[in-house]
Amino acid sequence: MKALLVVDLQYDFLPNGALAVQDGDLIIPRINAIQDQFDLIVATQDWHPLDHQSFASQHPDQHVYDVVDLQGQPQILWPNHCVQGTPGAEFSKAWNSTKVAAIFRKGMNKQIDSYSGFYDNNKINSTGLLGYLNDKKVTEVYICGLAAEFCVFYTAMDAKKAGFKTYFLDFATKPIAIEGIEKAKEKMIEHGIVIVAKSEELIK
Ligand code: VGL
Ligand code: ZN
Repeated sequence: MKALLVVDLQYDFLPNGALAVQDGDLIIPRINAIQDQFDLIVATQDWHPLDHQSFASQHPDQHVYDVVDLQGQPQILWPNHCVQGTPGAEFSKAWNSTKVAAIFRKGMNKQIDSYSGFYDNNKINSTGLLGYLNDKKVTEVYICGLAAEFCVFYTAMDAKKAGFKTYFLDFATKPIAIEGIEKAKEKMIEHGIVIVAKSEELIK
């Protein structure tokens, strides 16, 4: 079973969003175009309470992109984004999400961030995604969405560690910063994750 995992395709990560990824909108038609090649489509949704501790607004002496300690983890402070129930937290209407079988929300515990679709950053709590994929007999996971070097990267690393054959769909993701994604790609290759450069490589 081949599953497509669409990570955080939400307005706040798209141009004009609160934590906009440059050219993030370009990946939407590419994701729409490949979806019928998969047995199962699953989405993650960044879904924060307004007082989430990853928001710089919660740390009066700090600025956006400063790094603080959160539950023993280094935490980049972000602008408020993907606040539960707000328009910025919604999936893009340009994405054809009708075939999505399940949505796993993350980042709901205000004390800890959750980049991976599988676990919180401290790996104490799971979202249920791993149990779901195993229950569906998934063996191969193809990962796309936003942002490449954060939620897509950490989701791919955890998928690989969980034993799935894991594909990072490079043509269907965009990074917040170029420097970050180069390092992230090296790390993924080291761990045996397959980087798929073009959609044509999928059709085999
Ligand atoms: C993300 C930063 C904060 C992501 C989510 O989806 O990559 N990045 N929250
Ligand atoms: Zn977030």
